[in-house]
Amino acid sequence: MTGPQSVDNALTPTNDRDWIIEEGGYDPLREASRGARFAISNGFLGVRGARALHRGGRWVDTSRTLVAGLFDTPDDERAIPGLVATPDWLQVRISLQGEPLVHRPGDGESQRRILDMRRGTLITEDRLSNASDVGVRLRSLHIVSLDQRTIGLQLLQLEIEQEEVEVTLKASLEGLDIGLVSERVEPGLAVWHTISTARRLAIAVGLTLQIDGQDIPATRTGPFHWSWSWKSQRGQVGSLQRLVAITRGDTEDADPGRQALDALCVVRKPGWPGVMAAHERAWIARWDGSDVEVEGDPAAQQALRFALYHLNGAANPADESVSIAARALTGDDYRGHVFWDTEIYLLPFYILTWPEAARALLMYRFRTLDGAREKALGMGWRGALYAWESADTGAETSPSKVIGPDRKVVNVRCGKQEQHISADVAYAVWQYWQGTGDEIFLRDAGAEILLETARFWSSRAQVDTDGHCHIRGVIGPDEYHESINDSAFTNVMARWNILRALDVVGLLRERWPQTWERLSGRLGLDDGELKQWRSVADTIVTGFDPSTGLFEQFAGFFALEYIDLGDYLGRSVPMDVVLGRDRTQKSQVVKQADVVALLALLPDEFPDDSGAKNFDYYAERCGHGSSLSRAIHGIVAGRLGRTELALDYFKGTSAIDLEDSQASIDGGVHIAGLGGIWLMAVFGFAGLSLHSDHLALDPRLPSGWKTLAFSVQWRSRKLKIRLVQAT
Ligand code: IFM
Repeated sequence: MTGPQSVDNALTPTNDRDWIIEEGGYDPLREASRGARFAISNGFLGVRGARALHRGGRWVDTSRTLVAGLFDTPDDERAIPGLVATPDWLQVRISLQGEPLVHRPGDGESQRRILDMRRGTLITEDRLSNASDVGVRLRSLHIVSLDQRTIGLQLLQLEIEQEEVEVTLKASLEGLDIGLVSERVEPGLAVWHTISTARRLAIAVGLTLQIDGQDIPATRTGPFHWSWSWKSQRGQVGSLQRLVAITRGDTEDADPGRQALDALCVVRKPGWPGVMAAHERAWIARWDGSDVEVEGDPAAQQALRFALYHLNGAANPADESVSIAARALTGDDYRGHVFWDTEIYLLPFYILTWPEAARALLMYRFRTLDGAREKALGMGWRGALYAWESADTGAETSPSKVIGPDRKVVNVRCGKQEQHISADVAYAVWQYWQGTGDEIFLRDAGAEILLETARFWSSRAQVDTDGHCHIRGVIGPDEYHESINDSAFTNVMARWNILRALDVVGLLRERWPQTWERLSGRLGLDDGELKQWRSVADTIVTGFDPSTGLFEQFAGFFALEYIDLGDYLGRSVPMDVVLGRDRTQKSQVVKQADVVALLALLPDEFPDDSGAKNFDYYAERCGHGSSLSRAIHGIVAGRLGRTELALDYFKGTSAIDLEDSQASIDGGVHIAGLGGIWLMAVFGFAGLSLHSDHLALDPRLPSGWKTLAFSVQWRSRKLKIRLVQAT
């Protein structure tokens, strides 16, 4: 594939069902979830997969564009930073004989939306008519370039079915005044700034309309309004080509307007065919490095491609000031905030298929280290406590109250208590180091993260009269239980974090003594403190009982009420809604993988057959109240050789975004779940594991999978792995 030669080529989806997600018809109730599922993204721009045609009224969803890192704090009660709404650059209105054309719910099968995942392209095909049955066939294509991330392209092809019809086509930018302050507007260029964060946004637009290949001049009715009118002829084909450059400015002296104009000028020369060709080449390269192929299970193949499509579109190796939000750039839920989802569910994929992207994501944590230090200090501890919800500065952005699934106001303690995030970030740093051997990153950034997070845990854990260290008043991954003591997940991860930090001290001293001198001097780290770290690691309680082989999820968990989840099969709401918040907190019902997550991350902490025992014990108690839960169970089940059970978890996770099966996806895809799909295939079924000096495989394929093939990079070596089902 070398790029399209014609609009027709560009508008023709890849001829292979495995690469296509397609939905037909129009359902106002499903528009928002389609907006997320069919979103296109390149890690800088994300555009929801909504329809671009309107008649001027208000629609259920718009083709909203999200810009990574464009945070502002609205002037509302909660004052929590969020990604800003930006103008919609895709809007088009068409009138036939003076009558506006719109999609009508009853138009049914005449509307198709196709996500061509291989080419990172959204294609729509519609046949619409006005009240007098004057019809038009419309085909459109949207991309945000994976080659030049500031560039977006819209192609719209229209064929009027009748002759001598008065056609008017209007193209515009909509929503110019929805929360940003206008700084500069001139034909085809606008610059805005945010209200409280001093960021700027610029959009430069260039459009052409051709009828049967001839350029038609536009009438301008405003800086962002273009209009064309003509009389149709039979067989005539019109095509609108819109290129935009969207840029973000983060500093006073940055001139995003200039950057947008320059970027647009560069792509105008090769025009849309050049933009499309470069975009397709960039996607081919990503697929080459990350594709997972399954023979024998088309549904699994589609789920994997869908996951990889969104994962490859979510990251931007060129921007170290942003990370991936819980809904990536596909929707507004969680306001673009970053959680542990990135480090635990996404980083393994990037480390092993796209280390440049992994590095940029970890650099975001390095750049927000000061925010983490301030949070720790503000709560009376030392070192770095990362924000549970993080935006641009690293300050804590979790809300303190939300509306719960039962529509009641709930106090949210995660921002203060869900502290395992610091160990999760440290874990990802270490995985990156193991997978890439990137010494410069470790020396100049990763080491400081490991040391400051270890310092946090060492100040956080308190020695008690029993001579052991305890961490009290936290929330583990299972968010149904708050203010708990000695969460096994938290304490074991904290201990691991401290031990890896001590390893890194040894490494720095040995290989880069000057760096160690400088860093330890700057951090005020001496041997006395390192000794205290070791003592915390040696004495921290873990909740492991050698006599049963079980970890107690937190102190007192075993004494809580047991609830047989088998009695609640078929429920359509989470268990905390079924039981009520109070009873849930007093029960052993677990929201999401917790001890099982520990088993997935640190299997060596589970001696002998205790891994299987803990899995059985906790899987029975898990209500999967989070989209993150099943994937972790799937990895562990896969590793334990419970392959068909693992496949159930795989299917359950796949259905979340492809079938709207669990949580609503209106506010964006569940990118952690999508990362989990890759993890289940590669870490679960293929049994891949990372070690200090090698990679290992321990494959167990589901019986229906004839082969499983995937690519990974390990320490600059590119490997293609193909596993064949034993016969
Ligand atoms: O990070 C998760 C958390 O574990 C469960 N609630 C949703 C968050 C964002 O995905």
